[in-house]
Amino acid sequence: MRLRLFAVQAVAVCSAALLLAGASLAGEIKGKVSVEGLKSAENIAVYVDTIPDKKFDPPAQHPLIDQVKMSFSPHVVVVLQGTTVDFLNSDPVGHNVYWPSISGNKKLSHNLGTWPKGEKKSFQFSDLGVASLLCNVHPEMNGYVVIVSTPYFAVTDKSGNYEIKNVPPGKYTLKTWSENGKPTTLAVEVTASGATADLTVKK
Ligand SMILES: [Cu+2]
Repeated sequence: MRLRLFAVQAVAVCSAALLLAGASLAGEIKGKVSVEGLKSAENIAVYVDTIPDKKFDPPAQHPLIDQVKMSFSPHVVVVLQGTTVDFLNSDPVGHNVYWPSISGNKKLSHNLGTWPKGEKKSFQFSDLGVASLLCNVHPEMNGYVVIVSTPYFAVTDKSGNYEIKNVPPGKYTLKTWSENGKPTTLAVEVTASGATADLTVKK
């Protein structure tokens, strides 16, 4: 009798602990982006828009954009506002990095200069928006830095799939940005088990 009571208590304590753990567990937002009128569903930024009264510290680790085989790699990089990005040149020719504006604001244009293979330069992106990266030595090169206000973002793979990890439960606005498509917005509710959100990006 005593043993059984102990067992019941133990189960109750364990259940309570699991419930508590569940409440603080972060979920995933995942899904698939379909496109209408665009060649590919790859390289579409999917991110949680500004959360009222929430500020996030930029990561200590710098994302890297490589200039390799005459292209910016990755082609699209999403960062939290305030993040410092490292730009590396891996090609045996000199490459330049500049952006003529951030989301059309020419006051935020910047030229990092031109540098040889193996060298890196860094820049801290403090303004929200999209920087269109260009190289003034090779006009065919381009890439993008998408600066957002939360650390909850992803970029779609070749099939349009994406996965945003470690999102606390709550109601959010999910947005997309793509090179040639219109931005899209979707309300999502994340529970402890996450959320699935499929989106369509139109030209
Ligand atoms: Cu170049």
